[in-house]
Amino acid sequence: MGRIQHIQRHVESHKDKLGQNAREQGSDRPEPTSVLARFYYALRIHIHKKRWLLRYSQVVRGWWILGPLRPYAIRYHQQHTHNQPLHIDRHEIFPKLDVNHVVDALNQHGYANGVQVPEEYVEQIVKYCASTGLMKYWNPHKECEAIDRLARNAKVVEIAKRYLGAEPILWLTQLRWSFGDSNEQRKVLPSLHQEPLQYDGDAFHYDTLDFKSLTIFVYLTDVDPDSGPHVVVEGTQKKSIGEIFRIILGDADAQRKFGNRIKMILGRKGTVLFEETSAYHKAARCRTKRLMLSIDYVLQRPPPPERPRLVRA
Ligand SMILES: O=C(O)CCC(=O)C(=O)O
Repeated sequence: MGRIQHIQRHVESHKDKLGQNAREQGSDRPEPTSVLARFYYALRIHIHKKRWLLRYSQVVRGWWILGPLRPYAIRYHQQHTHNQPLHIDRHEIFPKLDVNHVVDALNQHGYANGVQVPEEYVEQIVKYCASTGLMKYWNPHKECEAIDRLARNAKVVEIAKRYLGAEPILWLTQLRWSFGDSNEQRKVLPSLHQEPLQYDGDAFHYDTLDFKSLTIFVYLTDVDPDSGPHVVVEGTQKKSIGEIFRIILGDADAQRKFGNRIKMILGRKGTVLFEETSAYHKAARCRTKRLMLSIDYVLQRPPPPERPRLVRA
């Protein structure tokens, strides 16, 4: 029996499991209409539109999350936060994935790559995108079985657990198209709840998901230098105070400061990248479109309130 059929045969039973998963880790919060969710996203959009306010709040958060208190906060949460274990999927998706190697590379370099998601999983996710037709998806693992399985894969969760030093919280999954051609972008641009970009163009930046976090990026289209590859600056996951104030870093500055530590990740569809996104990173400018999945795990931060579904214009 082909693996696609094998996956399809499990869809029905999996729907029950998805319901069970949704009840884990606080993701059983009310659907989008809650007052808290509306307030949260309205505030986000307001802050994102006022660039000075966005940058100011990013620096304050950067200082709090990545500043001198970070090692103490990590240790505190590793010892005192008791997250509920994720519901694990034990299918062998990554036979070649070496957990120790990835954890060591994350600690040392802030990223690790070199494994592939099997083709049938890529096909199932791309099919899900084709059937829904959006540009951006928020928590697609709640609807797409292949994404849910990746996010709960035993080896992946083990990496997250070992890297974070605690049971990981599955914080957010996202699927995103990037386009070189704005006409093409307009065809699938969601009209509702659109936020202005957090970062300008293709500048390097760092994120502050949590005191310690792990993001898994998966390319779902082949990525060459023209299709907006992900670029990460090796070993920048720990920040000096000066770097915390430099949320945005232009190419020339990054080149001057980090030189050959700037790594462009190229690869066929299915390529996986593990990254601590407190390291400087960016999506390079693209000329051809790219579809990418991201899965975020965090140490202690509660998942954001559920967001209204993005719809087509
Ligand atoms: O799309 C990419 O390659 C970069 C994504 C990114 O910058 C982010 O998730 O903060």
